[in-house]
Amino acid sequence: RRRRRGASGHLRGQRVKCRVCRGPAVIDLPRHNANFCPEHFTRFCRDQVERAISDFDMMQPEDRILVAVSGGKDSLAVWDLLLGLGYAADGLYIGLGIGDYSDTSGGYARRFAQQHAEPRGAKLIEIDLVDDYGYDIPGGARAARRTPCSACGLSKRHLFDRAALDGGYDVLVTGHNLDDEAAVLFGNVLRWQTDYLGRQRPVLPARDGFPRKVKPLVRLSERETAAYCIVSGIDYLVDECPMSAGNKHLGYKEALNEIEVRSPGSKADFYFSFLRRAVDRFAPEPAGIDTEPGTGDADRADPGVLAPCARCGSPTSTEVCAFCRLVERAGGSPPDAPPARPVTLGRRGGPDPTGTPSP
Ligand code: Q46
Ligand code: ZN
Ligand code: ZN
Repeated sequence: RRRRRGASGHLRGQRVKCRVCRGPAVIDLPRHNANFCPEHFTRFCRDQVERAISDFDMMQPEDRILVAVSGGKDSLAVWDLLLGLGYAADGLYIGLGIGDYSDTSGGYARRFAQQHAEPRGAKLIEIDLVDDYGYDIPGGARAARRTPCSACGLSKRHLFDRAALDGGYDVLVTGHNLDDEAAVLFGNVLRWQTDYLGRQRPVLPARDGFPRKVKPLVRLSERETAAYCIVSGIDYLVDECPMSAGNKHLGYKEALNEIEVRSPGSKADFYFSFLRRAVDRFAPEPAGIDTEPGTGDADRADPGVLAPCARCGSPTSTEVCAFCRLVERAGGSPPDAPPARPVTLGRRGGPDPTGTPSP
């Protein structure tokens, strides 16, 4: 018999016991056939993240970590969980210039940093597209004739990569959760995008000019990261980005949620069985091409030989990289063009035979 659930998954009207301590449960996880009290749910989330890190060899205890922070539940949850596990993890927030949404999301990121990160010795780094580069996402998208999500994804990838390398970080962490990964997989399977399928892994090793990228939340669902924030007292931005309305990614999530309700565990099975049994069957595409959550879009650089961009030094297959071209078309300018130099980051650097897109 299905139990009634509150919006955040908290149980209502029924006395349900925590699987571990038999105390009152606040969340039920049909996929795990378990209910948890706040304390043991927090421990469950931490265990899932630890397991993802160790199963996929994501990072080492001594690594310096940079977390891509948006002010939403996933990025704040992963930052908090990594700090709780003792990692040295700083955050990076990028102001995208998307009206009120950006002002509000920046506020959530800063408040988290002050209340939860700085007391644990971590800091929030900030980049503002308008102040630092002279353009915003809506304007940049119009000027470059890209969709907003395409201009946004390109900007974020470039700036996160760059900040990780310039800051000497070993790993760039993103808050992609199980729902994100399953939805991207679903979209790629629907169109049999074999090049993307071959790269959809939770770890993208470092290689010349690109940092190591990992997704420690792949074992947690969206509902679980939201619940984690609530029980941990983390205030996050609930609103979706106004540019995300109607994108395919959200439709795939809804379709998978329907299936999950009827058959709990389907989403995790779909994604993890793919990683175990299918991903190796699809040939990887060359480095430097990523997709972003919510975009269904890829910055399809020519997969030729990568050389430093003539403007910013980032690896590109064209003379001037896609980011610098976007900035130029949008009428902006980079702060100070750094010297052109390819960079290798992390112990595990070198060519990546099994690259992974960010979803
Ligand atoms: S922030 Fe940027 Fe997303 Fe907004 S414009 Fe699209 S990609 S939806 S994750
Ligand atoms: Zn308990
Ligand atoms: Zn460039």
